[in-house]
Amino acid sequence: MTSTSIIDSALQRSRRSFLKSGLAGGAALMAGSAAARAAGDPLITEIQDWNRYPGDGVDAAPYGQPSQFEAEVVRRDVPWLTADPISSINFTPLHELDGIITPNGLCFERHHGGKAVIAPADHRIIINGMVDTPLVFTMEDLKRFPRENRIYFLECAANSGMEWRGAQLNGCQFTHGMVHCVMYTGVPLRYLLAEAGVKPGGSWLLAEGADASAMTRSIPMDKALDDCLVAFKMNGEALRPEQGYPVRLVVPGWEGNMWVKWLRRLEVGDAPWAQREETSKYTDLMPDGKARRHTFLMDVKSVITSPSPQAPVTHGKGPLVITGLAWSGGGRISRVDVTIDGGRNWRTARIDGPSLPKALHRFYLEIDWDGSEMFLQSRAIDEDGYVQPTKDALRAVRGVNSIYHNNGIQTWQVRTDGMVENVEIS
Ligand SMILES: Nc1nc2c(c(=O)[nH]1)N[C@H]1C(S)=C(S)[C@@H](COP(=O)(O)O)O[C@H]1N2
Ligand SMILES: [Mo]
Repeated sequence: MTSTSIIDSALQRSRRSFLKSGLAGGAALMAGSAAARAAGDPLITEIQDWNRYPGDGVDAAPYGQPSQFEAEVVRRDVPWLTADPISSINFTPLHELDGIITPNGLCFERHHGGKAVIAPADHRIIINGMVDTPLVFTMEDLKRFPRENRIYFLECAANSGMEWRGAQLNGCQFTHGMVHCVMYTGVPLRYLLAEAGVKPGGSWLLAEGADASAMTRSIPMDKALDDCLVAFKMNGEALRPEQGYPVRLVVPGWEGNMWVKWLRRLEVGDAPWAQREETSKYTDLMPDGKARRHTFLMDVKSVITSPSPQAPVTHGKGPLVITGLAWSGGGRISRVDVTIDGGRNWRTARIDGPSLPKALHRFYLEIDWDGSEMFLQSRAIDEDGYVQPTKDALRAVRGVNSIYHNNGIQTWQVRTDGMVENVEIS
């Protein structure tokens, strides 16, 4: 048998078993090249240095770092996007990650006045305004309230904002990397509000940061009492300074801007405040010249993270794993469809890992790539039945004056040589 026919028959076998068991026989698919290697690959037949000499001891890295071979897996920024790195963004390397949890050191950063450095002993949170008793909490006070652990995505409303008028940035890190998903440990905001006692008519909350931008946003009281957390841990350890150490607000499913970092003040009021970040910024300019305000919810969205421009197909035709992320501020993702031919035919992808409300979902579609050009797209549907729109459908309603809330379907062109590009098809 030639190696191609070995692969072909392996593919047929595995397709049959895939249908029967619902599992891909991943190992069998690669039988051809894997069998060739068994005939004499020096990396398996010869002892290597790392197999011969002992390595570093347990005292070498009191706080562990990723492997030296993962040095490319970093946040990146786009210098021309903003005038200054102090009020700017960097992006999560989504194309390198798997599962649903973003490692702490790779969560994108968005600061309006740089990263504040605050000693926890010097940090205070005040609750004032329409409350029975204004209160000032220390971090120690905060940790005496009952706490909860929840996994949520945070997406900046400006994620994909550079793509409104057409395909621009070449990589899902840049087009979709203003999202991360971690497990927060924190105190439900309603416990703190109950301690202070919200006065009748207290229907809005102002959250203010202790950083140089004093980030301030109005939040409806219903949301504050529902699922918001005052969080001090992410993925089990203290918040990273970039993410608001020692404490940030978690506003599940709503735009990242409201998740005030370095949280220092909560004021109860009876109307929204019309701060800068809810008037001149984070509003959506419609084609008729009017701006939509208070567009808090992050709508259903997805993206294929691999293959993608920074993660081309390097192994040629045959078995190919297509994977990506889907999320909705409205709740769980119920289905993700994937097309390889630009939307003519759709297949249901396999969601794997936890399916949690307002959290990232990981999906996979395993295909047998014939080596021809592909136009990859993913389309997510959430539990309320909302379907991720095409970019054209989005523009038909919103025009092209918007920056924020672009949840349109992304297209990647995979060329025959495996290189991938950000494109749009109509
Ligand atoms: N205090 C403060 N909170 C802030 C910001 C800020 O600049 N200062 N940026 C906001 C914006 S616009 C976003 S998208 C998120 C980003 O959170 P991250 O840096 O943890 O990714 O934080 C929000 N909270
Ligand atoms: Mo943001």
